[in-house]
Amino acid sequence: MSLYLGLDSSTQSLTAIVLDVDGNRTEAVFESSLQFDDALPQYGTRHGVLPRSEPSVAVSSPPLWADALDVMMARIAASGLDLQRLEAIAGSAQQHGSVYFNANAASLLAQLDPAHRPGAQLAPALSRLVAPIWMDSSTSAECAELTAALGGSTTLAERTGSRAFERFTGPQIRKFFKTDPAAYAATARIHLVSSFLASLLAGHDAPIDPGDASGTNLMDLATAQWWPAALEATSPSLGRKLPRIAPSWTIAGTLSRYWQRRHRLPPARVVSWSGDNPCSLIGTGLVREGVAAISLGTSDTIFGLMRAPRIDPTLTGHVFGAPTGDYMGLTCFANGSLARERVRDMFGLTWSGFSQALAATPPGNNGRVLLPWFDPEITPPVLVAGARRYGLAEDDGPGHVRGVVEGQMLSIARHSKWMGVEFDDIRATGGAAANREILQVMADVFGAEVHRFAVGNSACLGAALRARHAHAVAAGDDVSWDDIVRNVAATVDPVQPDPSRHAIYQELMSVHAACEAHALGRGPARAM
Ligand code: XUL
Repeated sequence: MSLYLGLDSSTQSLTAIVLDVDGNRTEAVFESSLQFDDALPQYGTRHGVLPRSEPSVAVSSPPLWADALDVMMARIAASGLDLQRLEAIAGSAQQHGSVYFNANAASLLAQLDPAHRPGAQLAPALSRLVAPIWMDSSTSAECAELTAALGGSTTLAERTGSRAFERFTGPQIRKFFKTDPAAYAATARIHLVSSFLASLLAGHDAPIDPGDASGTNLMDLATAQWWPAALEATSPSLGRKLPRIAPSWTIAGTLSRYWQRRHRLPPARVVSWSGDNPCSLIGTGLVREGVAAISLGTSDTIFGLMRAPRIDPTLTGHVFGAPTGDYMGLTCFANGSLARERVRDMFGLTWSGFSQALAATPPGNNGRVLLPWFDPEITPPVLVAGARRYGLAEDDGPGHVRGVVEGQMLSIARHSKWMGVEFDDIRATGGAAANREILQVMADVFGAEVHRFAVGNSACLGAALRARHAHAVAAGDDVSWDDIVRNVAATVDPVQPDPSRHAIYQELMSVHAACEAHALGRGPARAM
């Protein structure tokens, strides 16, 4: 009956999903994706990033994101769907990136010419032509300054959910202010990627939701409002330059005349956008405590909903606002797929050979432990790469296969305990979730049922579900998050934990912790 559009503007691509909701039935009736590099080659991005002058600097182009939205809206308009039924649009965006508007932006946004693409029209609204994105790691000095000004890393984490991180928006804004004070002074509005795209759809400033605002080091988690001391420590008059923070289900406006005329779209409600991680929380159905998603991608990530904002005492994890109004914990591990591939290649295995080796080795690996830090690791922080072996012979292929998977799963389990949540249900996503043997180790380590999650883009699905939720709230309907994610978050073919194997891993936790402490204390070991 009613259509809801979710958009996901990620680092490399833009995806759209349209849900058709009729009573209890929800069906995805449209899905499309475009790669920025391929669809808009004139911007010269590689994997969505503009050519780099320094390896630590990563910037992209707001006009590119705007034009990508235009390409996608044209596809949706040509889809044959009855778009008069489109009620609401919400979005998900890569977190932390920032867009700098000058004083012309407000009138330009309201008066875009529907005869032309938005990108070039927006360029005169920018006080900074490029947008720093989450891959930028060039703000260590600013992180140190903000940490010192705000009472240290623990205080910063307790107030904002994270210690200072280079990619977070506050340090990025401070660097811009320090390096280009004139352009900073000419900046009237600083948006996140999420609120920039929502503003573009609505034709005026959209608020930032707590999910994405918590990726700035500037939001007070307890009040879900900007933290005055952090704003002051970052740059002059920052409070006046940032949009307000408002709940994730806030209606920012209706689709502006620009989009209505350009693509003959209806005046659908434009809902606040959020970050991709908060949107994935909804898209994987994590609307209660006790369910976690583990994404096995280039990096491995675990996240789950928390009712209370508990902080990781080791300061490696993040607390973000959740689109439900709760909180979410997230911990990231750099050595994900590449570490698994490294072991596979070291012993000349195929993925099926990798699975066979896993099946042929005993749970617990006879006490042998591999800490697979082939690349510098985020959790725990390891700056000098090098895998560490305990009791594992260099030529023991099957032992390494089990070692890498157990090392990863034990690390994920140990370093997510700070969330204070016992997980009884895990949704596994990402490429390696296709491997049932890996999921068996996951189930046994956590003692939880593991569901392979069938949806490709959980952030985009989450955005579409958020559109539905916000529309219902605005219409005064009493709808629960459980209802919103029911059926959509249906999973297939769960992997059951084995109690005896779980007991082995419970014992191994302390062995793993001891190996890790030893490896960290002893400094860099021999690299493989
Ligand atoms: C989260 C983070 C990434 C980006 C990717 O802190 O930096 O997950 O959101 O889009």
